[in-house]
Amino acid sequence: MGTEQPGAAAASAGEVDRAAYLDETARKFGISVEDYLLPTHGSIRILDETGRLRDVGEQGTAPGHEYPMPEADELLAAYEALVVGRRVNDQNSALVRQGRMAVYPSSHGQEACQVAAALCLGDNDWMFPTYRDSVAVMTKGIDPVETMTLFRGDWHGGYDPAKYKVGIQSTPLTTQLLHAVGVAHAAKLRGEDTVVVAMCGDGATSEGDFHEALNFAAVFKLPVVFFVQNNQYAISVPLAQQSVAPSLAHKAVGYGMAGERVDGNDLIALMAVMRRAVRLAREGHGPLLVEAHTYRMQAHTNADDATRYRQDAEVQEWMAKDPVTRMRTYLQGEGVLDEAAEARIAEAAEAMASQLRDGLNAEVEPDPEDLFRYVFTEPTSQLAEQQARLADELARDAATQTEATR
Ligand SMILES: Cc1ncc(C[n+]2csc(CCOP(=O)(O)OP(=O)(O)O)c2C)c(N)n1
Repeated sequence: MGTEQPGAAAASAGEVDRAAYLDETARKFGISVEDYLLPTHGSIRILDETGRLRDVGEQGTAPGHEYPMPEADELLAAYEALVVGRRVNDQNSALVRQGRMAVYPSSHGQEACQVAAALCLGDNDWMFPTYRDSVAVMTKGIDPVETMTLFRGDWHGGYDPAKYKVGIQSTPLTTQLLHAVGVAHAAKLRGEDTVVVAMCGDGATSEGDFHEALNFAAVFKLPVVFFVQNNQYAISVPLAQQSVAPSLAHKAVGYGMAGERVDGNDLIALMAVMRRAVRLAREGHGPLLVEAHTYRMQAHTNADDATRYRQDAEVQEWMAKDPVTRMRTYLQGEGVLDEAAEARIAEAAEAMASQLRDGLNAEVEPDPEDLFRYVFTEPTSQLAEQQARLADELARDAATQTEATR
């Protein structure tokens, strides 16, 4: 006993704690640790591809993993967000073609994921989105034109993250996951009951920051739900060439957190799974990872040609699983969505599209020197030099133009 290293005692104490933590969580649900970490039934699906509600036995839910069905009024509100989200995607893609926006990574086909991510959050919760998650940001209630500011190429992100509790849409893959984990850590230290939803794509799960974020969140038991939208492609790289893990949800298990899979085109299943994950995280059982199976229906961005790396037959196959059609069929069948409601929702979608058109058609005159203004409190000598050079060029340009108009 006297020969034991001090470090060894500490490590084994830590191990006992970790096992006890997982055991306690699994016991709470009356299942084994393995079943808690990875429900064995695969991807959860509550609504089938024709919009029919599946029997509980068919849904893919496992004992101990109960997913309460949202109420009819919540589903109708979510359907409205889905229809508006689809309109936003198509309007923004058109605005790019008209030269009103520099770039738009469309989430056409992924709107159910976008809506569920936004609607599962409470007022004190945070969301950390990627470049593809504009619809989720708008569904959180952020002004659509402010949301698109980043994509028209302005110097700032458009909205105040602290005000809305929504991080700026991140272009560098997975940096936002580390920010998300940091916010969750701070909230936990302050004793707040904040939950953080941290979003990324399938390709992003290969990034080092993804693994660091998961490990840190698991070790510190942080209230984070990692939400991976597996849309099958990372630009031109299909999932099969990205990862040979049995699923992306399995990656969570390696860090000692539960990993769930859900049909990413089934809004009802997504709402049920995300709400449960957020509730568990709030109750101290986090972090968790949710992998949603969906499909990027359009090119990566307007700068990409998806026909160069994927077959049209595959796109058609996913067209048949469209989240909007499925939900519409279900709600109509339930008598929740009548013609009047459909007309009201279509009007709301058009109003959103026209707000985007008006906002993005307005000319903005960015000051090129803003590029340098907000980077450092004390600019580096190189930046100061570049700024002076730009100011000189702009002044000479203005002088030439004045000369030309004389
Ligand atoms: C750190 C970093 N590396 C590379 C890129 C270039 N890049 C932009 S999007 C992308 C693919 C990401 O795919 P995925 O995570 O599946 O998300 P999706 O675009 O499909 O939503 C890559 C490699 C980047 N933005 N950031």
